[in-house]
Amino acid sequence: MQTEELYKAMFQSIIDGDSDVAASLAKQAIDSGLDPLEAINEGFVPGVNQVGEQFSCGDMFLPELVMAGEAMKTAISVLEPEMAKRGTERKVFGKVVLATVQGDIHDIGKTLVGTMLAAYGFQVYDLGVDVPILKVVEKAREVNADIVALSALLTTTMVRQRDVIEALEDVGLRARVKVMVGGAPVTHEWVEQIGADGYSEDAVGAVNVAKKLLGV
Ligand code: B1M
Repeated sequence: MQTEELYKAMFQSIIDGDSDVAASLAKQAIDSGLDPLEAINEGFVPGVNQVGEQFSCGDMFLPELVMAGEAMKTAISVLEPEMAKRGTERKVFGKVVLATVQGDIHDIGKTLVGTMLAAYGFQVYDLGVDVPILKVVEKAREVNADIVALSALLTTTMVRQRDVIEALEDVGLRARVKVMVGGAPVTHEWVEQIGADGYSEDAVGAVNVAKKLLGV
């Protein structure tokens, strides 16, 4: 299959919520020597964006959203080891505690960010999704984190990013831990408003922001 055709099929596999097809296309991408991150961004992400749009205007319903999410996760799980392999810089730049904030179960973007950070030399402690504020703070203290990285996909859960920053302040950790935020609803204005140190729109940008924050 030509690359463009493959990307179209990837797009369709997410719209169809077909995990088996998505996995097989992801394998084909690896076999063809395609950049795994490019396959995600050019093939699968447009599909999940389309599903999101159709969901918001009532043309698709929750079960379809769930199936699209599962297909996306399956594809990424196939591509992830290849992405990790391609991270060429092996030096450890710093420790990152990563989480999707409390009340939010979206993990695809967060996991992608974690994979890229790990691939490019950060030690990543991925706490998962719906992570309570104090659990993030405790982990940051326990591992002596350089960065706390918080993902939020819902306008209703973005406020938890601010809550974590306040909790870090309360326990006296804020001065030595940088806070990086991201997720579809996050804007530069929001970052300024909550006093976060960095923000990126995507996973590759997240690596650059993390490096910049630590001056490496
Ligand atoms: Co949800 N959902 N969802 N959903 N979902 C959105 C976010 C939504 C925009 C869809 C829509 O209506 N158009 C909408 C939010 C509306 C809003 O708040 N304004 C929405 C809703 C409403 C909901 C529910 C409330 C639906 C319901 O139950 N009625 C519910 C919420 C549950 C909860 O969290 N409590 C819900 C549930 C779900 C599923 C479980 C079904 C599933 C998630 C599956 C999973 O993650 N395992 C799901 C999905 C798949 C989506 C959409 C379609 C896709 C999200 C995604 O994975 N994108 C999404 C619409 C959309 O975003 N187009 C939608 C692909 C991923 C690679 O991108 O996550 O943006 P993203 O991550 C990017 C960047 O944002 C950035 O880098 C990543 C890689 O490039 N980034 C960071 C992310 N985190 C970062 C952190 C950083 C830096 C960069 O530094 C720390």
